[in-house]
Amino acid sequence: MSDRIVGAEVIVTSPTRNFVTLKVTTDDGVVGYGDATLNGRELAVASYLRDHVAPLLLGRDARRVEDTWQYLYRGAYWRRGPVTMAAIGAVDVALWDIKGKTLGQPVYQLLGGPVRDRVLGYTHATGWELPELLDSVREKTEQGFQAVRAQMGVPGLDTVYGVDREARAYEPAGRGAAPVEEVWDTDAYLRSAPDVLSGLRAEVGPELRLLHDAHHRLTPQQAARLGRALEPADLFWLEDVTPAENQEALRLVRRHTTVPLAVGEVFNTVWDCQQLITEQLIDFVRTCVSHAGGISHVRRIFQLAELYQVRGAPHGPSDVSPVALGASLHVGLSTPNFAIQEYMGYDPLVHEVFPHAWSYADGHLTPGDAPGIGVGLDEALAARFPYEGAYLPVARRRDGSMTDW
Ligand code: GCO
Ligand code: MG
Repeated sequence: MSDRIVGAEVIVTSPTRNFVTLKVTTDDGVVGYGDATLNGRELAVASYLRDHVAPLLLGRDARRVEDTWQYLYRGAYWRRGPVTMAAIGAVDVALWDIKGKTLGQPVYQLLGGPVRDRVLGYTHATGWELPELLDSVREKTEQGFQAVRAQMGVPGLDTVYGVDREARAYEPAGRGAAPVEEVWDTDAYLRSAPDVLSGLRAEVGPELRLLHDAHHRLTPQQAARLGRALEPADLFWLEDVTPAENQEALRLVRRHTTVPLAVGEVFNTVWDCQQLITEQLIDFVRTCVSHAGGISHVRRIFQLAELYQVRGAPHGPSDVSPVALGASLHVGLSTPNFAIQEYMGYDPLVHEVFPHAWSYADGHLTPGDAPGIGVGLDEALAARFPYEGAYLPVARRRDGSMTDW
């Protein structure tokens, strides 16, 4: 048994939406999977892996998980960035998967063993106005969810990212060669959001954890106002109030509101959230294994966060594949300051393409006890759904200029 890597293959499949999966094989025939999906830029990561990483993996010792991470991160010279870190993350998760399978242990055992029995999950509810939103939230609580992210429409707009007028679910990427363009109006949002969310709180009672995502749309001053106005809604968190590459911006928000803040789904290294964590400008850090360098790096981020009482709460919408979700649950079960896992859910076909040991019940998720990560890939089925271009929307202000959405 030598654990030499003899295969590194990239599989792109689109069972309702695009996923990029790395499959690493050892000379003993052990197979590990990692998720390399980057919504709307999938093929860039596929090429990075196929053209630049796979040849470097062949012949390497699959047991050297940390050394391989260092080799790919430092070796590239061009550090950080979503494409690089998604590729490194996929390798890292695939190697943890192989290690678990080789040792006959679920990965959470290799990360120190469980510190909790199950991982709290939150899902999405959407409705254009309060009555539909309330119906959507109730549907989710009937499925057992104890934490729900609530997104609503904005009066005067036709569309809002994250909300669907008809359906009670929302897929962030639309098929096609170019993104759909939407119109966004921050003033109208700020006028309506506090009443809708406070109205929702009044209807659902005090216990349900309610979350809301502002999706990077606000200035620091607008974010401070919104946070203060939302205090009666008693949110579990308010997410991505500003585009947080300007980390200092959160200082102003913090000065004006005690609403818990969650940031980090677009970050890919510890450096991107260092100031947010060490200055305690956030309460939850949202980095996930597929976008932030895998299990090894997300654990490092959460360990830094633990020193500052910031908790881990990874991104987990439908563009984070079942492989990354499984990997995240191994981190969740074994990491003391892990708070909650986003679980948007998947189309039934996605569950078939990626058979998995993880499961959802009663508002919680568990990774299962299969050796490794416990998520497979039905390659024959995956091959029936080739890549189709799909893009997240973009948004313009009423004067036609581009804005964050
Ligand atoms: C969330 C999100 C997502 C992102 C999407 C982009 O789940 O909190 O903000 O829905 O918009 O993952 O690809
Ligand atoms: Mg978000």
